[in-house]
Amino acid sequence: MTERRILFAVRDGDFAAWKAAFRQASPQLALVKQPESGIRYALVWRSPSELYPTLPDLAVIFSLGAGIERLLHDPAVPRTAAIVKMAEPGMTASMTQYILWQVIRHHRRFWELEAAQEEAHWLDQDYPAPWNRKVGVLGLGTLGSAAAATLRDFGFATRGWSRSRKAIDGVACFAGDAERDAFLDGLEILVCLLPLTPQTTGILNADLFARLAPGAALVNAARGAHLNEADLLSALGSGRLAAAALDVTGVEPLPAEHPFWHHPRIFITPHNAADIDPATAAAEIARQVARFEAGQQLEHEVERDRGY
Ligand code: NDP
Ligand code: OXD
Repeated sequence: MTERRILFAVRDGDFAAWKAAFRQASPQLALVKQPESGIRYALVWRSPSELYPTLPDLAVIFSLGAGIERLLHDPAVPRTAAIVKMAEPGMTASMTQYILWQVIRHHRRFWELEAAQEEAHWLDQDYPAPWNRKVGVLGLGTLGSAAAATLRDFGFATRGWSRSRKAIDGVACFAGDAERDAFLDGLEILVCLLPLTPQTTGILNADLFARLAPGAALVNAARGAHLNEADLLSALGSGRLAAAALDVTGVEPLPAEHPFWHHPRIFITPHNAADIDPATAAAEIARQVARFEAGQQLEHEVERDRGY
């Protein structure tokens, strides 16, 4: 393969670090900062719409994130270019850690112990064995399937839900709208790792909470718009839900006056559940460029009509 240029169009991205990662990943790939004629590949994240008309030969857009809804909503993004979602071991590992951490935190109700310590109270606390704890993962794609498999490995009674049917050893898999209620029924900890599409916007709402076990916990690491924030606050107020961990919120950064910040049962992280490792991501992009140049199908390509 002769040298290929990849445009780096990542807002606030560390160009030097990524350039070094690409140099290491493949001698045939050169990361460039300025749009140039003939560029066929671009690595993008929160890039301005004005970029795309300067790239008439663009063939593949590599999204620096797994969530690509912004790209689909931007009419300047050429439909002739394929969009590839980020799927790389560093991001999967960090998201899996975050989900495991939050599920264990809710399973063991560590937030009760944190509150007890504030009052120097030696709280006597019981909790069930993990196999008696029903945990469900909404979305069984790159991130959801890895999280579900890890929760299973840690002994949890794990379920997963996706659009098409999946088979993951030791995970009860449900598919499609017809099986959604059976998936939700009686779950004690619910994790959201869905893409944001018209079908999934607002999915975390009062109707869904009512199907979980009373006092269930919610972990949302997908997108803020999956959650109806007012429904969450009333579910926490009534005890329908016991607690929530939110890595994503409707407005980001979360405004200082937002009630989530000081809610005793909401744990906020600043949309950093999953970080990308430039080294493994560059290696993955190099692999995909080689596939593409060899006329093979790209992996993790967005299906525009499906919305993810
Ligand atoms: P994938 O596209 O690999 O997986 C999406 C999963 O959701 C698939 O299993 C898909 O089903 C399922 N799904 C989509 N629509 C529906 C629906 N209507 N009903 C049921 N299931 C549905 O995405 P990733 O796993 O890579 O990422 C998931 C999301 O995580 C991203 O879209 C992003 O929003 C979020 N994210 C958040 C990060 C953070 O730091 N907080 C970092 C990275 C991602 P099927 O398998 O049948 O297609
Ligand atoms: C992503 C994200 O989608 O960082 O990758 O949220």
